[in-house]
Amino acid sequence: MTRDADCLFCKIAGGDIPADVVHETERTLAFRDIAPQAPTHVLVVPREHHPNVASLAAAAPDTLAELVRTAADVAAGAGIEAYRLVFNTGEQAGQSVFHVHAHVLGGRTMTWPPG
Ligand code: D5M
Repeated sequence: MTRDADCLFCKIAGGDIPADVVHETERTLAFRDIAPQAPTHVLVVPREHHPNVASLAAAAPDTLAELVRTAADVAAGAGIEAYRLVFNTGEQAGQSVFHVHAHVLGGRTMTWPPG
């Protein structure tokens, strides 16, 4: 298992930092965002460290597919039919934690374009 000792989400995945976990699979973990932007705002991460979605797709496409399935299961579990799945990629796009994570956002009407 690839972990980065300095990575916040590796520490959450490893159980070293607590999180409000809502769903788990063999290769992914889903937990509530600490600063929710919607009634449902859950982050889905792979247990392994990959910095962004493109590097995850290149290194472990099966894990990316599992992550997307987990996101759909989280939405279904929350009773949400419509949800937004966001992978901020790069600092200018709003990425602040460089361990790939899907934001699952739902429970309210979304606007477009995002800010
Ligand atoms: O998203 C990073 C997200 O991670 C941001 O929405 C806040 C959230 N965050 C930061 N620390 C925690 C902890 N400890 N638990 C849960 N959620 C957390 P980004 O797309 O990288 O800006």
